[in-house]
Parts: sequence; structure tokens; C-alpha cells
Amino acid sequence: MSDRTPHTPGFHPVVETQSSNRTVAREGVRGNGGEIHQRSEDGQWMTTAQGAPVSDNQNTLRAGGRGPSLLEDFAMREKIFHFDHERIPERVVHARGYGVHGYFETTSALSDVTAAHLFQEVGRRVPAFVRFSTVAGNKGSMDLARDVRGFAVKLYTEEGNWDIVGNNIPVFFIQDAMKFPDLVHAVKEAPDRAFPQAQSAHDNFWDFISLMPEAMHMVMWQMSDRAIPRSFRFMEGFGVHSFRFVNAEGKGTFVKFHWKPKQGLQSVLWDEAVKINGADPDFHRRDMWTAIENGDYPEWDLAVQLFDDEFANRFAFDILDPTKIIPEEEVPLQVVGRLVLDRNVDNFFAETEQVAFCTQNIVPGVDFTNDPLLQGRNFSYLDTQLKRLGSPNFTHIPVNAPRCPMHHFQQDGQMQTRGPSGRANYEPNSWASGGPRADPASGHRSFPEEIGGEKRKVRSESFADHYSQARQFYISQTEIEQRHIAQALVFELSKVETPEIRVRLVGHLPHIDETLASRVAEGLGLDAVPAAHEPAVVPDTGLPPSDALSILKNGPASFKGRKLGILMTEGIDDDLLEALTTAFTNEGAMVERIAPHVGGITTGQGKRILAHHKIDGAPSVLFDAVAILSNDAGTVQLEEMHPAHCFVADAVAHAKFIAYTPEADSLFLTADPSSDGGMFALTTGDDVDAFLTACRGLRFWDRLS
Ligand code: HDD
Repeated sequence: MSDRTPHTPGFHPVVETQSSNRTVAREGVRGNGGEIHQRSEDGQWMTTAQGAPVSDNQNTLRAGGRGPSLLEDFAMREKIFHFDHERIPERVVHARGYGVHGYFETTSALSDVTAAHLFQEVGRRVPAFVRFSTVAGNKGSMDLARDVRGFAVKLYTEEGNWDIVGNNIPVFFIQDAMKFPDLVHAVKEAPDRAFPQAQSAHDNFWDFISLMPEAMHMVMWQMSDRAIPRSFRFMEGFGVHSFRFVNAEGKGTFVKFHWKPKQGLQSVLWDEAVKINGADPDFHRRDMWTAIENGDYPEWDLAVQLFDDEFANRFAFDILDPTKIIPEEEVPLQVVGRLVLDRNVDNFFAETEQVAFCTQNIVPGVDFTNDPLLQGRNFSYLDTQLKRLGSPNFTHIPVNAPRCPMHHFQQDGQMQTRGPSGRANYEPNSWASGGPRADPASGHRSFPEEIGGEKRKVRSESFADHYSQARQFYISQTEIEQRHIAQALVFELSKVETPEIRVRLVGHLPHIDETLASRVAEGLGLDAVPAAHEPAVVPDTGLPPSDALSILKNGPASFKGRKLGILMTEGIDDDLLEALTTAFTNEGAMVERIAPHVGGITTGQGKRILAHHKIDGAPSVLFDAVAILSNDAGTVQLEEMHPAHCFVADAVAHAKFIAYTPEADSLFLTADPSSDGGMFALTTGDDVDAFLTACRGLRFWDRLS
């Protein structure tokens, strides 16, 4: 169609492009409304959704230049009609999310424990789609809310889609799915005032939680830095529940799934999170998009914990209780595969918004357990997909469609695109071309678990210990992380307006740790630590700490994939800037330049260097480490700029590693850079190495102690 002549002489229509428009369109032509039309390079002509060429995308058909619009303008009517129907219901939880394509590859065969095709031999590779999310916030909420992160993985295996719909925290708030609506109602905005959004720091949430001792283990994780990850790339994922692998002989083995980021673990400080939300509410999605566009593909190991009935019976907690972990020290992790994310979506709505994860999507060789939360989830997800996507045919949408052959007799329904062909649409039938038949040998078979017991609404007593593992998590943290948990609790409870709720919550903490309880009580201004609530069972205070539970003990080993921000001013030394940039780029880091103007600076050697950001829009919270390169004149200029002061003061307060030219010394109002082990004076390029080596660690925590 590209050789078609324009329908209106002298008038070039705006062209709808399918590419990501990285190049700017050429040639501007004035339309008859004065608007400027630019032809894109792909030369396509606009049509309606029915394929009819459109002659004018600016003016409705009307009777006379100043007359009424005519209903027969089918192009206008169709355009507005479609626009009016663009939204579908957002997810009731996990509404804000970001999806990425990739692949999963088996690195260690598991054919002895599972019949899953994927795990039969090393090197089997299947496409994957992963959606990361926050839980409580609405679709347009900010990325750095204190919240659990969803980590939902869809594996398009040769035997169907297998969804591991997990979180970045290995336990959950509640033990029974029946309470999920209450939990979600409590954490989301109150129904009368519709706030607070995307946060748990309010009365309803803590009212509910303080009445639910089973939530205390999860609350420790949620108040830890796990709930403010630096990026999706630096967090773990967990399948949470115990599942079952079933091998070809029908033997079952319990399994828990862990995604371990090769990038290491990293979180931000709460003060950073708050400021990032203002500076860049899309911080996490931008981070993922940019990393992948740069070819820096994030990767996770899939590790499994495998255990049998004998272990399940002797383990101190019930393996069906989703508020408990099995410490890695008790059942070691076995790495069996890797997940690599290497492709951004082409269209956010078609893929990320419409992807439909369902916990009940499993494949032969994988089975459920009786975890009451998992069983309830298996009911819930299909309903949600029907509500959101409007048709039982949501599996026809490409992101949801299996990549293996499908044969069944399901037919019709809204938006059906591939009904069965031929006469047979039922089974059994006696037609020669009678369609598919169930296959008892290779079809999915449930583990033949014997089930018995009285029909009762009841919770097993084996689920009754609510504090022991909360304590184990807390004592596994470094002193800095423990302090953060106390500070988070104080912050959240200080937002609670009802004093009784605050006191009720603190009444759980003595069972977890006395020091934590008194720190929080003190932070809230309580006269004393309230009396501890009567526990359902006496907690076991003897559980040993587990290093795997700490972020700081599992941080990144390099600065790869992290971001350096260089604040630069006019006339700085070219060689120094070059040396810094080269060293960090060679490390695999992202380097972004910030200047008083986005137009950049001219170096002392006369080279024009563009900036990525104007200082006002790029506070230091957006970077993992910062460098301040200025000469005397530049320092005077920065001293007059409030954002520059905040840039430096925040980098100091957030324990960041900081490099600086000696001339920038006077910008440090809250610290003495010459005596701070996390600050590095840069005079020549030779000084860069020590700074880079330090940056490979997470932060210079000594500054805060
Ligand atoms: Fe859920 C979405 C994870 C308990 C009901 N859940 C959803 C998503 C994740 C999780 C990651 C987003 C999927 C996506 O990106 O599209 N949910 C969990 C975990 C849970 C959990 C790890 C506990 C271990 N969920 C849970 C319960 C119920 C639900 C107990 C209901 C009884 N979850 C849903 C849902 C959602 C959902 C309402 C909303 C959007 C969707 O399913 O597709 O059905």
C-alpha cells in the first residue's frame, strides 16, 4: 500500500507504526487544521480496523465547514468506540506489574523425581514469561511502595503451560484462602475514603494484622528491606507452597521452588524508597526495560528443596503451612535450571496486562499438596481471568496460549479463534477422524494420596506456632537489617491513628525478640512494652539463625548491572570523566551523567559532553553510587542549587560510596569526606580503581553506625 497516493492533495496522513519508533519521523507537512504531520519511514497508510483506508484522521465528516458532525463518519465512530473500550478491570491484587520474556533451561536433570518433560535431560529449554508486581497498589501506583513483590513465571513447556505464581517472600500472611479477601480489603484503600493507596501504613491493615498472630512471620519479612527491593533484578522468588513432584513410577517427592538471582540481593533504604517514588515512580519497570534493552539480561537459578514424608513428619512445622519456610540448612537447595530474561514486550497491554497466571496450570510430573492456601488459590485464579479477559477463550491470546499442540472439544464462547474442525465435537465417538482421546499413560496423573478424616471447618494444630520462625528470621538479620525492621514497624505504626491498634501489635513482638519489642515501643513513645499476647503454643526460641535469610549476607559480588550517577560541571577534567566512565562501563555498570543543564557541559579540554539528566530530575536516590566531578567554579555553581545539596546529602545519608574531586569538598555539609571510608577523592584516573572496588559492596554501612 506504500505507493498509494494521498487521498487529500497536499496532505500526508499520520502513519500508525508498529515498531518502537526509535527513529524520529522525517518531513513536516501542514494539514488544513494547521497541525504538523510527519511521515514515518515505514510508509504505511492508515486504515480502519476493518481495513478501509482513512483519508483524514483530524477532522470529523461534517455538513459544511462549521456545520454539525455526521454520524455516517464510520472511521470517527469506530475510533472513538474502540477508545471507549480500551480498559479492562485491573487485577484485584498485583495490579501494578511488569512483564518480560525469556527462557528457562534445565541444568540438572531430575528424571528420578519428576516425569516433567522439561526435567528429563540437561539442556531442555522452554520459553518463559515473567510478570513482577506489587500487591496492594493500583495499576498506576508507584513502584517503591513497601510491599511484597509478585514473581509469577509462566513456562511454555512441551506438555503445557506451567505457572509458578510466587512472591519475593517465601511465606504468606494467612494460612487459609478463605481469609484472602479480608487481608486484601484490609491492606487496600478504605472503602469510604479511598485512601491510603499502595501502602500498609494505616489503621485497617494493622488492625487486621494485630488480630492475626499467624501473620507475624510474614510481617517480619514485609517490614524488612525485602519489601523495598532495589530492582526486580536483585530479588529472590519463591513458589511459597510445598508442591509435589511425581516420577514415571508414580512416586511422589515434596518440592519447594526458589529463584535465586545471579545478580545477588539488593534493597534500598526506606528514605530512598520514599524519594524514588517522587523522582521516578516507574523506577522498577524502567530498570528492567533498560537492562534488557542494554543486553544486560537478568538471570536466576531455579533451585529446589526436595524432601520426603519422613522429613515432613519429623520437621518441626507442618510442610502444608504457607506461613513457614524450610531453612536451607535443613533441606539444602539443589540448582536444577536457569531463567534468563532477554526480551521486552512489544505491547504492554497485549502481553503484560493480558497475561493470565493460574496456580492450577501444572504439567505431568508436578502436583499440588493440601496446603489450604494453595487449594483456595486453585479455585480463584480462573475466575479472575474470566472476569478480566471476558471470555473462557483467554487461552487464545498469544501470551496465554501454550506453545505445544492442543487438542480438545471445547468450543465457541466469546472471541473464539480456533474451534475444532470436522464433525466430531464430543467423545466418545466412533468417527474415523474422531479427534483427540485422553491418554492414561502420558496424561497428567495426580499423586494417589490417601485422604480421610472428618468433614469439619477446622485448622490443624500443627499450624499453631506463629512466632518461632518469625524470631528465626529476625535473628538471622545483620544488626543494620534488624534496625531497619524496627524502624519500619515504628514508621508504619506511627501512621496508625488508633493507639489501641499500635499497642496490640507491639504485644506480639516480645515473642519474636525482646530488643525488637522495646525498640518499637520506644519508637512509638509507649511507656513500656505491652504485655505479650497469650500464644497458641509456646514458641521455640532455640531455632538457629540462617544466613540465607539476610539480604546483606547475599549481596552482589560486583557493580555489574548497577548504576553510577556522575554529577558534573563545566570545565571538569576530560581524562578523569573518561577514566571513571570506562572503568564502570567495563564492569558492566550503567553510567548516567547529571549536570546543571540537560544540554551538558564542556570539559576543560573543550569537549562537549551531553547530560542524561538535569540535576533537579535526577536525585542521588536513583543511583547505586555517585561521583561528583566539579572544579572550583562548578562547586560555587552547585552550592547555589538546592537539588545539588540534596544530591550530596542524600548520598551521604544513604551510606552510598561517593567519589569526588577535591574541589567539590565544600559540598559535603553533613560529613567530612577526608575521614569517611566510603568516600574517594579523585585526582587522576588512577584513583578510580579503589572507588570501583568499594562499589562492588552494597553500601558503606559504617557511616550509619
Ligand atoms: Fe494471588 C494474583 C501470588 C495468594 C488470588 N497472586 C497474583 C499474582 C501473584 C500472586 C504473583 C499476580 C500474577 C500476575 O502477575 O498476573 N497469591 C500469590 C501468592 C500467594 C497468593 C504467592 C500466597 C502464597 N492469591 C492468593 C490467594 C488468593 C489469590 C490466597 C485467593 C484465594 N491472586 C489471586 C487473584 C489474582 C492473584 C485474585 C489477581 C490477578 C490474578 O490473580 O490474575 O486471583
